[in-house]
Amino acid sequence: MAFELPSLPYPADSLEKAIDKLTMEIHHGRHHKAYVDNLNAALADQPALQTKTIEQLLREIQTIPEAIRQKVINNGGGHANHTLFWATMSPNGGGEPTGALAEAINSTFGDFATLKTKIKEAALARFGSGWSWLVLSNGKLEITHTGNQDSPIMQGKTPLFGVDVWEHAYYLRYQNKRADYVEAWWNVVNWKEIGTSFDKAKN
Ligand code: MN3
Repeated sequence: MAFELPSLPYPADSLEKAIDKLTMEIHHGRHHKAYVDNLNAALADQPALQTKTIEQLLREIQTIPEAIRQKVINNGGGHANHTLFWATMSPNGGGEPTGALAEAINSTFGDFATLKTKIKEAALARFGSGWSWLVLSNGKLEITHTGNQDSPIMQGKTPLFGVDVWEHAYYLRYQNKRADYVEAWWNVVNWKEIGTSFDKAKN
């Protein structure tokens, strides 16, 4: 067992300001678990790859044997994306970014409100399943979106947070209203965690 499903860092019913308990339970306990299980199955005959971190596997995706590469993209990406997703939400989340991250957001996008607008635009521009991201690319903040479970790490970028816009992330409460879900997501965003990873990635 190379990779393990991380525990949720808070109770499943504690993000109700944005996401209901049942969605959290299914999303973490079934969807994320399936990515981990399928990643381990794909790597079952690859002991050397089992010792790498998920970030290493994704960064070096072109070196993964072709026969399992798409499985690692889908399930390794799914594992990395969801691990970041849980960590960048909090029952005590919301508010606005602070410190160096806030300064970088203001100098890159103008202000925090514009960042929120652009994240929503990226979320709505993504047709079908995927993610809307704030990433560091060559040391600069950038908003982007990816399809399926494609990780920005495969493009040499450092994801700071991503909003999961697969229907499994929001459909029970929001049905087809993806924009409402993305708007509510700001109520649980964990700026403390994101600011810390920004500081680390910049240094
Ligand atoms: Mn998901």
